[in-house]
Parts: sequence; structure tokens; C-alpha cells
Amino acid sequence: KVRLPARFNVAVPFVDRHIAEGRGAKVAIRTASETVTYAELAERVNRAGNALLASGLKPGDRVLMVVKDCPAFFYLFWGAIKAGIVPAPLNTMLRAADYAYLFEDSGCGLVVYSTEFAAEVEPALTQVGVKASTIDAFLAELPKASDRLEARLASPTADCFWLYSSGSTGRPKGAVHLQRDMVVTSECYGVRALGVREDDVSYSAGKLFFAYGLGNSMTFPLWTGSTAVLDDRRPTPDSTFETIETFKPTLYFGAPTLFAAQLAALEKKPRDFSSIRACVSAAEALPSDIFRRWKEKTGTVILDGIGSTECLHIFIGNRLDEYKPGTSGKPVPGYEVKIVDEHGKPVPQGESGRLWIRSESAAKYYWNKPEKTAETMVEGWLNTGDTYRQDEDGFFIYDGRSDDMLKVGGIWCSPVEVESCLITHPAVLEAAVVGHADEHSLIKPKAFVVLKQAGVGGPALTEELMAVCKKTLAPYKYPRWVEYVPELPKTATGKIQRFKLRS
Ligand code: 3SK
Repeated sequence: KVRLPARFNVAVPFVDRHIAEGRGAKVAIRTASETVTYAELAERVNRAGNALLASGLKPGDRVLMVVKDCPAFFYLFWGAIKAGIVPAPLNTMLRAADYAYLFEDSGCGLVVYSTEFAAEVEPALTQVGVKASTIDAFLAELPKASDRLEARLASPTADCFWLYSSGSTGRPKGAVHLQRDMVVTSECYGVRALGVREDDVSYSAGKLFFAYGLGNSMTFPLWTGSTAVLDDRRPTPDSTFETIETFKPTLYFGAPTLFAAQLAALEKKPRDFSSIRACVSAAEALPSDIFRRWKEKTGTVILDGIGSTECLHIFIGNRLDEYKPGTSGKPVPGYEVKIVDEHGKPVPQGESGRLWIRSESAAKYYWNKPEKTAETMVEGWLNTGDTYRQDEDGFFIYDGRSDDMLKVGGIWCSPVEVESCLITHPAVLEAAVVGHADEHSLIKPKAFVVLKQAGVGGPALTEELMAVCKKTLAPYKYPRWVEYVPELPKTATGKIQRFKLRS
């Protein structure tokens, strides 16, 4: 249990505390173009909170953020929280139709976005008619705003911020997180499991808008008074190696798809990893072969873990003092875990079942989705939707999803969304999408397609189908393989049996 005062504001221990503790001159954030000290951060957070209030937002209102990894993300996020406004960072890789849905669903009072995402955000703003500002225009307001802001106090279980989590129908759900949640993840996983310390420098390839990146690049460094390195570029082997060699982080947070691509690049050119004391992987299960090759090439271990947007960060993880390749590790201190059958009864050790988690960092509910909330959050327990088993040493082994959702490069992908896009092509009658392992044992979408006119399927049509998905959907969601089939397996009520296609 993490102890908190009956009334507090979480911006105080994460931001203001460092001034009182004499850490004002220490670098909190480093990027290719600037460094921000803890004193500068605290001042800009105050100005940002005041600027939000001056824009007409009231405590409890939502500000949606489509913001790249940059210091202004911190100012906006913490400024909102300190003023009692609820920030909701959004995936920056979405399309205009996705943003329109989110702007509408959240009933937000303001959208703040980086100009890099204007091509998708601005059409959605026009469609929904919500107030908006670019992050540059917002930053330009800060000098006019006061640098003093009284923190708005609340209970540790008061609504604080949202993160949208993908749904199996393709519609994201706003997971409502509480004031205490970031304290719990930072203390339980960041400090107690991973051992983040004040002298660490953290670099996460996973961006701030994911729960994973939010912890790695923001809450863990701020909680421990250490330093975060931010890079707004798309993480590629070259960009990540360059960042590691330039900023010399001690902790590097990646995901299996990226580790695999980095390993392929390391075959051609060795790189300097001497600053790194540990790597962390999450978002999809890390194959043991990648763990082994990475250790061989870089001399560092990758600590695999599993977390969720709803739990805010990793709840089962490997640790430097206790790890087993090919597993997700053991429960993080402070998290209760159970593996149950379809009736909710715990399964014997070694048998697969559904993974449920109980924790103090869990979202309280999904915004506007009482049925989804009731289905997923039961008596304090959260249904992760993952199938797991525990080995003889107590390590947890991932056995796949309990539903049809897939994770591609660590990001949720709804098969229904990809199928809906495929059937917009005039040649397609029906489609079903499932996860399929690539040459590195990493899951990517594969489409099974029934054509209106049998026999016309071939490489040219496959190219067209991939192109339509790349154009319409977030780019990582396009099917990497298309198989033409005469019909899809279905239940008596007409539901596609994707599990049959998976096998
Ligand atoms: O997908 C994961 O494993 C994860 C880890 C940490 C935070 C959030 C997520 C979704």
C-alpha cells in the first residue's frame, strides 16, 4: 500500500516537491534542442495551469492532448492537473475520423495539438466544432500567465486524468485514472521493481501518450528526481541508437518489434550501449531469442513485463535480481494477480486461464461506458483480457489474448476496424483479421479475404488492399499478409470464428 494524505494534488509530489528538496537546478528533461531544470518545470507548470484557467476551462473539464514527446507535454499535463483540469493524452498516430470520435466522446473543453499532427486533427476539429490551440500558440501564452498557482486539493481517489484504451469494436474507451494512480505505479513498479534512482537517465522509445511511455519518460523520472530524455522522432534503429549514444541513458525502454529491428541493424554496425544498466520491454511478449541475442550483442538484459492502460503501467515484470527469459516475470509488489477459468475459479498452477489484476493504480471506470466498466472492472478486480499460466517457479507465461484483439508493435489493433476498412474495397465481400507471427515471432495482422468474384485475388489486389488500409487506418494496422479464401468460418449466429483462422 502506498500512503497518501486525505487531500492532496499529485502535481505537488511529482513537480513542486523538488524545489523544496533543493533539486531546482537539476535537469529534469533533456531533448536535442533544450534542457529543462526542475525549477523551470515547476514555473512553467504553474503558468500552464493558469493559462488553461484563463482560456475558460474549469476544474473537471477535459483538455485533450495530441502532443509529441516534448517538454510542453509536461507543462500542459501537470498544469492541468494542478488546476484541477483533467488532461487526456491521445495517440498521435490516429486518423481524422478517430480524433473526431474522441473529441465528441470526451466532451472536452479544449484540444491542444502539435502542428505535426494538424493534417489529421484539424479536419476533426472542423467536424466536431471544439475549441483548440496548437501547442506553440499555447506556449506563447505562458509568459502572460502568472508563475504562481495554488494546487487544487482532492482526494487520492478523485478523477485526475484519462488515457484512451482500444476496444474490440475499434472504439476506444476513456479509462479514468485517479490522483493516486501515478504515485502507485512510480513507487511499486518504478522504484520497488525496477529500482529507478535519482541518478538515472531514462529514455523510452514508447511515446508519452501511451501509459508505458508516460511512466517511463515522465512519472518515474519525476517521482525519483531523475532525468528524462525525450525524442519526438519515430523510433527507428538509427534514431534510437543516436539518442542512446548522445544522451547516454542508464535505462532504456523499448518493445519487442523495435528490439528485433535494432538487432538486425546491430548485425551491420556495432553501437555503444555502455551507459545502459537495464532495458525494459512491454506491450507484447518478448521472445526469449530476442532476449538472448540482445544480451549477446549489447551486454544488457531486457526486463520484460506486461501492463495495461487500465492499470497504468507494468503489473507483472521481470527484475534485475529475478528474471526468466520467455516469461513476463512475477507480480509487481502491491499488485494482486489471479488466473481463473471461465467461471472465475482459480486454475491449478501450470494451467492457462484468464488473468485478473487488483491494484491501487487501476482506472476507476470507463467514461460513458457503464456496460464495459461493469464487464471489465468487477469488485476491484480488472479483467486484462489476456490468457496466462504460471510456471513451476512462479513466473507468468503469456498464452495470448482471451478475445480477438491483437497488439501490433505493442499497440492495440482491433480486427474489426481493419476488416471494416478492407470491405470498402469494391472487390471484397468479407474479411477477417487475426494475429500472425512474423519471422521474429512477433504478431502482425493477417487478413483472410472472400472476394465478390472468385479467382481475381493475387499480388496486385493484395497491394491495393494493403494500400487502402495504410491510407485509412493508423499505418501500423495494415495487414502484412492477405490470404484469399472461399468462405470464413462462422458460428450458427453468423459470428466470425477468428480463433479457427488463427490456428
Ligand atoms: O502493454 C503493456 O504491456 C503496457 C505496459 C505498461 C503500460 C501500459 C501498457 C499497455
